[in-house]
Amino acid sequence: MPDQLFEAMRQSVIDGAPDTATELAQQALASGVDPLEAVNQGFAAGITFAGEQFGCGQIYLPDLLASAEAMKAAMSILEPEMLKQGSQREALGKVVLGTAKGDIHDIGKNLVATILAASGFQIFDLGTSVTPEQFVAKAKEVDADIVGVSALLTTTMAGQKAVIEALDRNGLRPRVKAIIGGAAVTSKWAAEIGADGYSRNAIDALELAKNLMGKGTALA
Ligand code: B1M
Repeated sequence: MPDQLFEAMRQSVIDGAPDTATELAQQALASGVDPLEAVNQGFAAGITFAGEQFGCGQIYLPDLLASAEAMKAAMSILEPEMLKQGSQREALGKVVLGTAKGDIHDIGKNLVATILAASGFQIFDLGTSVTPEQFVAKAKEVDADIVGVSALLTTTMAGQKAVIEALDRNGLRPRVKAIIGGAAVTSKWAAEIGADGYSRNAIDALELAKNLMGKGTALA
């Protein structure tokens, strides 16, 4: 049954069908499916496929936009469920999050925000196309422990470097840790720009953030 449900979720995103995606997300919650599994095995698989189709010219931007809308519709049902757990957890630290300047992709960044919040981190989400100055100002204002910058485009990865440089210029590091992620980002790039950490997905981002706060499960 979950396999069929996951396949239907994937297809609803490929079809760009927000109403179907909403219904399937509700059905998943009603039948006790872990919302994170619904995202990873169902909806995110659909958006990844749509991205591949777009990348090789099989579909056009309006189709990709429709897929993103369907993905967002599902997330709006699943995210509150994931967040419910966060308020009962020990406070782990403050994280300022955003997508790099010039980049409007936010589905993955929002998933990272939800998973960190659900685990007890306090999240200050600056949204998309965030300048280095905005990251620095928010980090100072809330006395952040971690600043996280997402980038999905090869052209906006330079924005991650600019944020790290701005944190350094303002004397915020090494106390404030800088982490990066996003489809185009690699550990090599993270090392090159002196980031304190990189993760491939939202689950790893949680482990990384916990480790940076000295509350992880990984061995030092
Ligand atoms: Co765009 N797009 N897009 N797009 N889009 C990509 C990234 C692309 C790879 C598609 C392709 O060509 N195959 C390509 C980039 C090529 C490149 O630079 N290498 C691309 C392009 C070219 C573009 C436009 C330029 C298209 C155009 O206008 N001609 C344009 C750019 C607009 C802009 O930003 N200025 C554009 C627009 C769009 C839409 C608006 C249609 C839509 C975004 C909707 C939205 O986000 N609100 C969109 C989408 C949906 C995609 C793809 C298909 C899917 C991205 C996504 O949501 N994935 C994407 C192809 C792909 O990645 N396969 C693509 C699902 C999400 C759960 O995964 O975002 O990777 P992801 O996040 C993961 C991890 O990366 C990680 O954890 C997340 C959860 O596990 N992670 C972090 C992310 N951030 C992290 C931060 C962390 C740690 C981990 O710490 C801080």
